[in-house]
Amino acid sequence: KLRSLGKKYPMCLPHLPILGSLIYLKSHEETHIYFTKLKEKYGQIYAFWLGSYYVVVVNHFSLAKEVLLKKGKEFACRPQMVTTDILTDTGKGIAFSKYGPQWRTSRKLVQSTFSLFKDRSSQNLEKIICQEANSLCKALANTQGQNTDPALVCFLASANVICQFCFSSSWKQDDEEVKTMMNFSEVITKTLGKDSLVDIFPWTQLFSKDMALLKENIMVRNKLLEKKFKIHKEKFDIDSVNNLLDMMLKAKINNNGLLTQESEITDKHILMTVGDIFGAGVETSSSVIKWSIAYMLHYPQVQETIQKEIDQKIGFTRTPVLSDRHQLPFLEATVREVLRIRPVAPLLIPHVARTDTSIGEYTIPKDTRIYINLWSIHHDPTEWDEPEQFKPERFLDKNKEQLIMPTASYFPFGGGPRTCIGEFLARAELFLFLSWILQRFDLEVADDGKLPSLEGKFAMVFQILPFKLKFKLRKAWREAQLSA
Ligand code: HEM
Ligand code: PLO
Repeated sequence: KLRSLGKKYPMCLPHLPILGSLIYLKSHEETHIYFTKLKEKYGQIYAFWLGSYYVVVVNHFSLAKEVLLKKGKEFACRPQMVTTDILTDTGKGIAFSKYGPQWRTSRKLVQSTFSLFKDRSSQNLEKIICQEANSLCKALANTQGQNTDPALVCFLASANVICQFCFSSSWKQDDEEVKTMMNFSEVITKTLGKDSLVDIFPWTQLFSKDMALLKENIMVRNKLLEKKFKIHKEKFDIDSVNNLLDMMLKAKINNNGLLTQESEITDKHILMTVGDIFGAGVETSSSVIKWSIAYMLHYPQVQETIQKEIDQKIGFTRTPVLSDRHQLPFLEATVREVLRIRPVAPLLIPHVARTDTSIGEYTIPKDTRIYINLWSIHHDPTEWDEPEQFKPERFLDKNKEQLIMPTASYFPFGGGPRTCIGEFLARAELFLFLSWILQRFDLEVADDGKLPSLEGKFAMVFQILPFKLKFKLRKAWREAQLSA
């Protein structure tokens, strides 16, 4: 327990022996929304006990910036949890791995792979995304304006971009493997997303049905990754490094003689790093595309404004490319607004203090878990005008031509040493997929007249519930195709 001689700690929720504050945290609301409400009673920063773990919740952007940026290194560790240990073979990979040489090496190798895809003109990310945008649009045209759930096509498009990045390969739409992936991904995200008792009281996993299901699905995922790994390993040529797997295999061969055991790269480490990039690459981008589509159904005038912008700046004789981004500020503003109002990671990924330190005037002991409440930061009424309203214009100047940042209370990708590694890729995908779709299609409400629910459900990423809509080929696009 905490010693308090002359020290100031954040206000703490009531807590009992063994259970900690557990019974005071029960709520039917989403955790990030409940944490935002608790702010009224406990302030911008408060604490509670999760069993024997001491947790501090940070609800204000200036304190959050201190954690992520100013003292980034001091807060750059991750908690060790039963569920993520199962996912990552005890903390291998990047996202759930503790601060240290393993994490640093994996992160660096992913970053080097990104530079690989920037430099090479034949296989750069833009070309890969445009190829997938093309397949995506073809699949949407095949729905012939009928009621369609966008989940599968969005999943496939994001999966193929990341599969090119990891293995230089891709899947066809009707491949059974894609459905298998969608299935295990759904179970894994749902189970990890439950604030599971197992992480507080590890012994309960002996009786937990969820844990059995989680293990089973992670096994299916690992089998699929191992299969890809094996096929690729046979083709591997150290003189021709083309993707993340090549990059990691090469590092394994070149470095392992020099490294200490602590930072050795094993096949397991490679597999878990690829697994993280794969999981992050698929779940995040496809989720944001679905949210964007849903918001455009709710706000048809936003859709119309983006389409006008596309028609004027790009027209119908060519498809959008990345360098069009500054020409389509309203689309960029819309993406920013979607990432504000429905952040992918409303509590980021938990951080852990590596030393005794402080946040603002408060003492933070080593090993404290920090939850950054991005939801509260993105919905703070003192920083945002009508935060519950969807208003892309808030990111534009008066003339609606220049992008602006109305407040610093916004960081959808986090920041500092643990910042998102895929931001560039994600932004490129969101811009290209959405601009390609809106150039060709009008998004229309399904026949039953039901708009998608905007409530959402937390499952590792903040997901939209399944919905349907109609993709209607635009008249202007059709006419342009005929006359071409
Ligand atoms: C971590 C957001 C897409 C890979 C994170 C974090 C956030 C985030 C908030 C946690 C930062 C923290 O804990 O402080 C997003 C959003 C995305 C997106 C909003 C899409 C719109 C991607 C993509 C990839 C990716 C496409 C992969 C290529 C990762 C990884 C981490 C991470 C590996 C863990 C970093 C670490 O712990 O060192 N992301 N992400 N993300 N993201 Fe993303
Ligand atoms: C998604 C399901 C996969 O089967 C495993 C996986 C790996 C990395 C995770 C990802 C899941 C969910 C989204 C995460 C990502 C790492 C970074 C990303 C948590 C669980 C975000 C948004 O922070």
